[in-house]
Amino acid sequence: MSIDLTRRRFLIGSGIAATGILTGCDALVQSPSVNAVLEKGEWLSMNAQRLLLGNQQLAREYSEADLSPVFKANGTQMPETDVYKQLVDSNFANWRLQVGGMVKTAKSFSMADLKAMPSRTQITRHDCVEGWSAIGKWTGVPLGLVLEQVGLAPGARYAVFYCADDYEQSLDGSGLYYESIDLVDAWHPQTILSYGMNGKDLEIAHGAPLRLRVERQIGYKHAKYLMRIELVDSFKNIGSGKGGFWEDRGYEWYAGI
Ligand SMILES: Nc1nc2c(c(=O)[nH]1)N[C@H]1C(S)=C(S)[C@@H](COP(=O)(O)O)O[C@H]1N2
Ligand SMILES: [Mo]
Repeated sequence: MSIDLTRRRFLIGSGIAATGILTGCDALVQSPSVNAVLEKGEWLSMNAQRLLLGNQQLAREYSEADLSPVFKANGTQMPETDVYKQLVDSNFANWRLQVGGMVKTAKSFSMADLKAMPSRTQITRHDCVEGWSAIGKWTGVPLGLVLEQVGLAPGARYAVFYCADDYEQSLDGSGLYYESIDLVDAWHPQTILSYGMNGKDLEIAHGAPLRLRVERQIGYKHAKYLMRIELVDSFKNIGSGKGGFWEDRGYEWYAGI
């Protein structure tokens, strides 16, 4: 049963337990950002997981022996934007990660800056909504350490990740890939900005030079080709307002596994 607790279908199917959880957290229900999530019908799965399991529940980690011999690349595998092509031509020497928005001091980080910070390596299973999974080893800097360097301004609630790839020209005409997570996931110990995969520099197909790993959520949350992180109090004016490229196309914002 403890494994089933992490499963959406258990939580959805468990009306009595869910009611008990809901009455236990009126303060959360009154928060505007939580209301926005609640309206989308996802509040239960997100907060029930957190209340039942605690905020710092780790995704399962595996051993070297479990590594998948082939880790499929999915979505964009070579961004076609001019900005990205120029970065590839210079071997990412001019790449910088911009971190701004609702922060105390906006900063930009070179790859050397990020690699000089403490790193974390984790072997985890990536689950894509399309139905495939793969186990890989990821190395990077914990996102929380980067956010501590810029400092959060009061009211910041989400980190939004902007990518270099124009995955699809649709909706508002811009297919730029982006994603967002809340601050609980941002400071989760397994949430890292990853520059290494399976002991080597991250390959272009997997998001070079830097991608997000947010291990308790499904594949499309793991934004590749990171260019900029923005701290915001709401994502309703970004893209089509749903918090991510795939969310704008109908997928869930909190995509727990
Ligand atoms: N920038 C960007 N990030 C992205 C995607 C993408 O197309 N563009 N695809 C997502 C999806 S659906 C998955 S499953 C994973 C795939 O990561 P991989 O190519 O390393 O397997 O990246 C996610 N992050
Ligand atoms: Mo995916």
